[in-house]
Formats: sequence, structure tokens, C-alpha cells
Amino acid sequence: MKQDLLVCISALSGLAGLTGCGQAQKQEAPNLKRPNVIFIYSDDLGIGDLSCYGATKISTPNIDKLAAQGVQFTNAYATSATSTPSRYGMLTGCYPWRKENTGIAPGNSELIIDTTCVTLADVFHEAGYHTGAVGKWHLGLGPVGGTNFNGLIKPNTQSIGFDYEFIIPATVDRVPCVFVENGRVAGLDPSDPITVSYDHKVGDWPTGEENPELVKLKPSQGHNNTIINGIPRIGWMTGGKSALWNDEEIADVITEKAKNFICSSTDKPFFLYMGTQDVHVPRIPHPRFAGKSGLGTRGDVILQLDWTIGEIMNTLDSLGIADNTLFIFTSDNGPVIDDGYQDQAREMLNGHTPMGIYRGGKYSLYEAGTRVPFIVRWPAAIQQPCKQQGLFSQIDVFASLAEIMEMPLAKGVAPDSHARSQALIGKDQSDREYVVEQNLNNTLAIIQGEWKYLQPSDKPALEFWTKTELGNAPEPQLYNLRKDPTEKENVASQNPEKVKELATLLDKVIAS
Ligand code: NG6
Ligand code: CA
Repeated sequence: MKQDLLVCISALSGLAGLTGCGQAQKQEAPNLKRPNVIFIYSDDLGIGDLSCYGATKISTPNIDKLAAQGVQFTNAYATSATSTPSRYGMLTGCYPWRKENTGIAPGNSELIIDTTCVTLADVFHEAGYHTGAVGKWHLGLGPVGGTNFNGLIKPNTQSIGFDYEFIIPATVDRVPCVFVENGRVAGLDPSDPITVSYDHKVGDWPTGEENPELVKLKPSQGHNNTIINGIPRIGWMTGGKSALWNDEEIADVITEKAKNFICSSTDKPFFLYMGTQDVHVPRIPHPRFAGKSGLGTRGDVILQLDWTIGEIMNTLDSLGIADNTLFIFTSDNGPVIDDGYQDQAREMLNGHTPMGIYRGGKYSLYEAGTRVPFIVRWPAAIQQPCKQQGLFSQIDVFASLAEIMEMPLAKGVAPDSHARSQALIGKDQSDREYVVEQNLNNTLAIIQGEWKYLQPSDKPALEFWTKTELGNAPEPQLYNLRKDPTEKENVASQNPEKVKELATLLDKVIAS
């Protein structure tokens, strides 16, 4: 223990640099019921973005290594095709479409998870874990009526089970562009208070709309409000100058915080929930990654993301705890190429296919909207690395982890989450009974076996800004994902029985 402490002190004081926590430590016998758990959400990463999923134009060696040492899922789904609902679903075990106010949250949204809800972090906390949230949050902070960023922000993640937080309140394209650490804006000078608004301009800082000449990254859609670090954002802010983040350094900052959290968890097992800002827009790589992928900044921040994962892996190795750490890496929703800035992402693709073979993308009910990379490594329990082809949903992470920890869940807790720990660790290769997908407009689809049914919807066929096919259509759609994984042929009219069966199943899930 003392030795561990020494290693961690050196990391906390920054002596260990950005690679590991120090010398390898002797490993204790693994306790399969109480592994450390790391859950990392990347942002808008596609199933075609990683070399372990077949990408050839980019190489992601660290994530590939994680996959090669664990279970790599090919049929795993985020609950939703955008960030806030997916994160809500994972952390509460409740489908976001059951709840109002779970759509893409503005940067001054109240905390949208009720403090009385038992979250996944609560379960870990109850099990005696040290729990931490680091990086992108996007589930709101503070009370109904909006967040006041100038005092102690409550409720925060510490009100729903996390001991420690160091978070980006919303997304990197939304104000305020500051980190919140344990309820307070990090580095805030109280004589320069922060004001944030999502309906009108506040203060006198330039905006993209009024001062386009001051902008170093031009918007392609929206993103026309307050300019921070030369980048016009969504929403207006003023104040808090000393607390503003540097976009180039976000990956370094949150990676260091995550490592410190891991290193400081010496007396108990830990649960780290981490959200990377990569690869969401604005895609601003650190200079050491800029230009390195040959695919423009979208590719560069994939390299940066891979570096982050490597840093976390190295930290576990240097502490000698990799073996009994259950490490989950995934994405909150599918990929998008131009999501609002003129960053040349499309022009620089160079044959790279973020969506893989799949139709749609972020926002969509088609497969590329929610079928995401999903990797689980836990060497102590997964001796045989493998591919997992069974249907799996992030909604089941909650109950599956609780099952591993032997933490019984009271009735009503994580109501939509099924305990599938054996599937999570690749030992059970069967499909989930069904998987529900959700698009930007809350239209739902259900997959069972090889069949996928999309409920009819009068919502727009295309997402307004990105022109992504949303999967909304007035008539029911049915695809055979085994024969037609790219969802080219709607076979609903040829299979009325199947349509009826799946529509009935979806109705049953909705009503349950
Ligand atoms: C959209 C933004 C997009 C992104 C998304 C949320 C515009 C035109 N588009 O409204 O840039 O911020 O919201 O992404 O403003 S998510 O991954 O966090 O859900
Ligand atoms: Ca996202």
C-alpha cells in the first residue's frame, strides 16, 4: 500500500509525466467481485474510425491493443444517436425516451438526472468504491432554472454518486468553456463572474455573427455566438476569463485528471467514468497531433483519443492493476463528418469511412447512428480475448456491472437494464432479447435477431444541418440486418407478419 502511495504521489505531483504513474508494482491477487472499473465514452466516434474495426487510413494502436486483450463487440449499441440521452441511459439504466428533457442539453441546463435516482455511480459508491467523473459530462448541473457558475454548483455529479468530478459541463462547442471541479469552476476569479445565456447575447465579447473576421475556425452550421479562443460557440458567455480552457490542451488536462484519480484510489477499488471531448467538434488537436493523421483535424483527434487511452492503459500497468481492472471503451453515438465547423473533415477523408459500411450517422435511426465501437478488457476474468457478435446495448452496462459486483438492485432501479455480465465479458455470445435504438427526434427502432423495425414517423427525413438521413419515414420500415446490413431494402411490405410482431414488441417495451 505504502509503495502504491509513493507511486501515486509522484503522479499527483506531475513527476510521472504523461505516460505512466511510475514503476510497476507487484500485483495483488485479483478479486473478481471487486474489479476497478473504467468506463470511457468517446464522443461521436464511429465504428469505422478504429483500425481494430477495419479502418485502414488511420491507425489506433492503443485501442487496438485494448481490443486484442479483451472482447471486441461488433453488434453493440448506444441507446441513442446523440450524447445527452445516451449518457443518461447508461448512467441510469432507464431509456432516455421515457423521460422529458433528455435531449441535447445546453451548457446551462440543470442536472437532468434526478438526485433521488439511483445511478450507476451510486451503486459503486454503495459497494465501497471511490467514484469519479472526468471530462465531458453533458447531463446538466445545478438546479432547475439554470446553472449559476459563480458559487458552489449544486446539485452536481457529487449529488448522484460521484466522489470526485472534473468535468466539461456540456460539449466543447457550447459555452461556458470552463472546467468544473467538485462543484466549482476551476481557476475562476470571483471578481470576474461568469454569465451564460442560450437565448440572447450577454456581455460584450465578440460573436461569430457580428465579428466573423475574428474567427479562426469558421462555422459551417450554427456555432455563431460567443467567440472563445478564436472559435465561435453555441451560446453566449462573458466573464471567467482566467478559467477558460485552451482547446489544444483539453485532452492533456482531462487525461492527467483521470490518471490522478486512478492513482489516488489506493485504499479502495475505483470506478472512473470518463468522457473525452474527442472526436466532437470543434476538433482542435494538440500541436503534437496536428497534421499527423493526414486526414485533417478529425483524424488528428482520433490519434489524440488513442493516445489518451494509451495513457490510461500505461497508468494501470505502472500501478500493476491492469489485470483486475474492467475497462470499457465505447462511443456515445455514431460519427458525423461536418458537424458545424469548416474543418475540412469531408475533403480530408481520403477514403476513410467513419460509418463503416453502415447507413446514417450521428442523429440517425439507421445503424451508423447508434452501432458503435465497444470494447471490454478485464484480463483477470477474460483470459481468452475474443470478438462478441451477440447483440448488446449500453443500457445493460448498469445491471451487468452491478451483477459482477454482486450488488442486488432494488425494484425500480435501472428499470430497463438487463444483467448480462457474461455477455459483457464475452462468455455468453447470445443476442440480447431485443435492442431499442433512438434517433434525434425520439423515433424508435427495435432489433431482434436479424430483423430491425423502424416505427413510422412524420418527423423530417434529413437532419436540418448535416443532412444526415434520420430514418424517419411515414411508413414502417423493416430491414434484414443479416442479409442487408446497410439497410438498403425496406422489406416491410413483403413481411407484414414480422412488422406486426416487432411493432407489438416495441409497444410492449414502451409500455413496460
Ligand atoms: C447540434 C450541433 C452539433 C453538436 C450537437 C450535439 C449545430 C448546428 N449543431 O445541435 O454541432 O453540438 O448538437 O452533439 O449547432 S452531441 O454529440 O453532444 O450530442
Ligand atoms: Ca456525441
